[in-house]
Amino acid sequence: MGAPIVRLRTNARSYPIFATTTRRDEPQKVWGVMGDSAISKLLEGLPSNWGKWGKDDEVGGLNYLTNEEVARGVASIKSHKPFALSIVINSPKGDPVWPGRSGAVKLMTQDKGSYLSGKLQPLHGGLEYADDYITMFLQGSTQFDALGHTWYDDKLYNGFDAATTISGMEKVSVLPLAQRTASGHAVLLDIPRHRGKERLAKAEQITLKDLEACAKQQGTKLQKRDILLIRTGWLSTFYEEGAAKFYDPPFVEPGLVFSRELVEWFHAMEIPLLGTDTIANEITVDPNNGLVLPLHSALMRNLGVVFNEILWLEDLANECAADGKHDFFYTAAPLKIFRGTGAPVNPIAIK
Ligand code: UVW
Repeated sequence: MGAPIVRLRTNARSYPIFATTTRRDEPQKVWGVMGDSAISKLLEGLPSNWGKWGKDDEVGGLNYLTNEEVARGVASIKSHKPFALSIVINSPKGDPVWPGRSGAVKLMTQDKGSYLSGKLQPLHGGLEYADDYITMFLQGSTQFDALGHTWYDDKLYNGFDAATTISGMEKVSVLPLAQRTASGHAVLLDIPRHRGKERLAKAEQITLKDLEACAKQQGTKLQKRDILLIRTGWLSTFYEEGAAKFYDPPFVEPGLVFSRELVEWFHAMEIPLLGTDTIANEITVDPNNGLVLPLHSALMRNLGVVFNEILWLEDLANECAADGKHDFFYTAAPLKIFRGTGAPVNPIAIK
């Protein structure tokens, strides 16, 4: 009998998301999905930052990014070369999104054709203009997740009630993150280069030991309060090999795998923000217990680590490999969306 296929239920449709997972291409058995309380059992005894910055705190790890941290980031700038870290929205190749979401739809409301057809007249003086609008998932591009974007046991980050998400997030929405902004000293860990390959495969795992080994090989010193960017190369599958290959069921992104040591490390290192070039910043299904996205709970919901997902890291990674310097200044602020679950962002890294 083959490995089980678990279906992800979302938006009234279901998607097969995994059958097997691999550690560096080696097939492993996947356990079945556990009950609803499985996540709290898994995370029992692990650290939490609830209350650390007061009962009203809605920005979590961004509290670590003090003015001193901004200065430390700025001090790491050497070549002054900037990199824009977002993907293109409404790309002709499509938008890579979590199964169940759809890509942006952008429509022109007026353009030169409107004037040629006589539908519009130039403004007094001769000015003409084009306009358009876009509809998209706020989670459907390079984005910050609001700290309340995911939850379990009916509680959001810092103990806010999950019922406050109903009809728009009253608490821990993306707005406080957008108002606070995120700037500091960042490091890139380039896992595929460390493994001598172009990109990670579907379901390929990254552990804390892998992060440490990669940093060592790169000559990168990981410091407290570093913004952590991890490259998998996975998004390039979408652009170079196409959507069919990217979503080829079961959908299992490669990425970080939950372990107690990993969560304790994030806590002790006071990591304010985790960014990756995957849709969900972690392996889709934990190969050790079958849970879906447990790090969203352990890191985002419990520690307040801000998630910056769907980053474009290829150009930055090439530059880091070329000059051997994997740290830089990172600065970002998502759009100020009232009650948003997340918001698009185009972070900038300056080397
Ligand atoms: C989900 O919330 C399911 O995914 P993401 O954090 O990638 O938006």
